[in-house]
Amino acid sequence: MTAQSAKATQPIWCPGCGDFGVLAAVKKAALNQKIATHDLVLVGGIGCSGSIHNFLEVNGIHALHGRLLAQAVGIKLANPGLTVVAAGGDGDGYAIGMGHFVHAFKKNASIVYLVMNNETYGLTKGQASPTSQIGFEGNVESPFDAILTALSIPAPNFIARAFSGDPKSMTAILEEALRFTRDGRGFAFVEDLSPCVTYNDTYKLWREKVIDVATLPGYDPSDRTSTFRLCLEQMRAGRIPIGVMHRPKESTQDGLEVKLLGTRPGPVRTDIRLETNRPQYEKLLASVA
Ligand SMILES: Cc1ncc(C[n+]2csc(CCOP(=O)(O)OP(=O)(O)O)c2C)c(N)n1
Ligand code: SF4
Ligand SMILES: [Mg+2]
Repeated sequence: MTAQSAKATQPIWCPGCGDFGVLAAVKKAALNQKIATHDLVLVGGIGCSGSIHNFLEVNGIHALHGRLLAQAVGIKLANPGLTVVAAGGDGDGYAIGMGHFVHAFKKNASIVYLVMNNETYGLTKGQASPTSQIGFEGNVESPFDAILTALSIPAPNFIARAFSGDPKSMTAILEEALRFTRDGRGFAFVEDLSPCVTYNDTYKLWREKVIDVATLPGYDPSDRTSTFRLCLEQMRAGRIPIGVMHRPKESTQDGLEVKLLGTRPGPVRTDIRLETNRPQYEKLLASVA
C-alpha cells in the first residue's frame, strides 16, 4: 500500500464528545510506541466515530458501513509491515458489521479493532443501537455485550474495554493492543466507552458504574472462563467492567498474516511483473497443458 498524504483536518465532533478522548489516546499511544506515520493505517467505519482517520496525519480509508474489518484484514495481508487500526462505532460494528466482527476473532489477523461504543447511532441523530439500554428511544431489546461475545470465542486474541473518562488507562490499553499486533500475535479488540453528549450523555452514569476488572479478587486475564464469570457478576450488580479482559499467556505469533505469509513481505512488496515471474508462469502453464 502506498502512503496517502491527505492533510489532517479539525474534528467535526460536538464539543465534549467522547471520541475526542479516543483520538488523543490513539495519537499518544502511537507516539509512545514510535510508530512512523507512514507505517500506520486507520480504517474508519461509517458514523461519527468512523471519521477519526480524517483527524490524524496517517494513511486512512473511510470503509463501507460495517465492512471496515474486511478492508483492514485485506490491508494487513497485502502489506504486513503496516500497523493497521480499524475504528468505528457500535452501530457499525455490532449491527450491520456483526458477521465480520465475530469472524475477526477467529481469523486473528494482527490488527487493532477499536469500537467507540456510545449505545446509539450518533451520526443519524440518536436512534437505538445494539448496545442501547431498554427504554432508550423506545428500545425493548436487551443490550448486546461485545466483551462477553469476544470472551466466548476461544481464539488467542487480546480483548479489553476502556472508558473515555479515563484517558490514561485508555492510552495504556491501546499501547498494549498496538504492541500485540505489531508482534504478529493476532487480533486486538478494544471497546471504548465513548459517550455521545448530544443524544445519549452517559458520562456521569458510566463514571459511577465502571469497575476495573484487575481490582477484582480472582482476576486472571489469561483465563477467559474466570474473566467471563467476573464480568457477568459485575454486570448483574449494575456495574460496567473495564480493563484488560484477555491476554493470552503464550506470546506466539498466531496472526493470520504470519500463518499465510510466514516471513514473506506480502503482495504489495513483491515484484509481480510478468517478466520477473516468467519461469514460474511457464512452469504453471506446462503443468496444466
Ligand atoms: C449501508 C448503510 N446503511 C445505513 C447507513 C446510515 N448510517 C450512517 S451512520 C449509521 C450508524 C452510526 O452509528 P455508530 O456506528 O454507532 O456510529 P456513531 O455515529 O455512534 O459514532 C447508520 C445506520 C449508511 N450510511 N449506510
Ligand atoms: S452526535 Fe454524538 S457521537 Fe456524534 S459527534 Fe456529536 S456527541 Fe459525538
Ligand atoms: Mg454509536
